[in-house]
Amino acid sequence: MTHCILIGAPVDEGQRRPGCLMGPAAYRTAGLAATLATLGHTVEDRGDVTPDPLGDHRCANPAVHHLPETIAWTGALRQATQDALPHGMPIIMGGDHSLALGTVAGVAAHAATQGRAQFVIWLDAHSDFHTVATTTSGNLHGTPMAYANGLDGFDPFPPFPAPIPGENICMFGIRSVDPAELALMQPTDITVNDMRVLDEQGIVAPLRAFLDRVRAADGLLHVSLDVDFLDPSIAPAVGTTVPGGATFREAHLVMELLHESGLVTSLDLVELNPFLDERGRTAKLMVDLVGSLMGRKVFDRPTRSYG
Ligand code: EXY
Ligand code: MN
Ligand code: MN
Ligand code: MN
Repeated sequence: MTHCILIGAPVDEGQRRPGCLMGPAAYRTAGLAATLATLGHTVEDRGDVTPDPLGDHRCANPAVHHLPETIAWTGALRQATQDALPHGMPIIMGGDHSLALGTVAGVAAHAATQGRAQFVIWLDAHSDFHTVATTTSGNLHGTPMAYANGLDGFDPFPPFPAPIPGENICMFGIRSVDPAELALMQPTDITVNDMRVLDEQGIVAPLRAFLDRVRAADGLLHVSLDVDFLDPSIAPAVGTTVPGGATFREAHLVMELLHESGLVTSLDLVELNPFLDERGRTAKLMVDLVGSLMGRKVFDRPTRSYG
């Protein structure tokens, strides 16, 4: 049994397609709390986070938009996530992926206070490895992973509290990386399981390999689930669809394996844009995936070994 702490993060400023701010309401409407309670967990909904007061922040890259707003969200979400962790498992209901600038900072700060290593699984079509300096779209939802890895180029942001080394980061589902992101990622030890890897090896072996490393390090594990990790045919409610994503079963299998590992300590649900949804199907799928992550299974069978 886990104490699940729901945190609403109605962040819309990290991209240009309005609607992600309705995400927290959609998760509540789709029954996230009831799904968790049915699985035997206790649930506390802390409501929606309010961003910090706006500062007068600027940067040299003219493409960047909503910089003060994003820094304001980053501060508030870092605090909300860090505050929740001693009490249970924060589940951050986004909101676009720029919210992870704050949530990953919060989990990393918490891990540092515990003397534990922080690990991150990034389930996404995109690597989100731009810096404020390199982004050409100016959409800061494309930057949180580089911030968490401690890269330069985030000057207007507070320094990342305890940068997460590349060997503690694993990406799954990647199929859209900009040239500048590739150049920044190349020298790192980040594990990039792009769709080619998943096509060839499946989900199980690469995921187990990473989870074994988390376990060996007695690490804390943050999962950041971007709706566009999923194939657009099953999850249309996202502004950045990329064909060739995870199937329904691949996605559930990831969640089931994560559950079996017992290692997950925090979760982001990001990029849901309910304005683009079809009768709530994407919101409901995301809630179902959280159900699998938190222990829902069809048959109660002994833990399988896949070797
Ligand atoms: N790499 C592109 C950009 O920087 O604009 C697309 C980023 C999409 C990010 C979404 C949230 O995953
Ligand atoms: Mn706006
Ligand atoms: Mn993303
Ligand atoms: Mn994405």
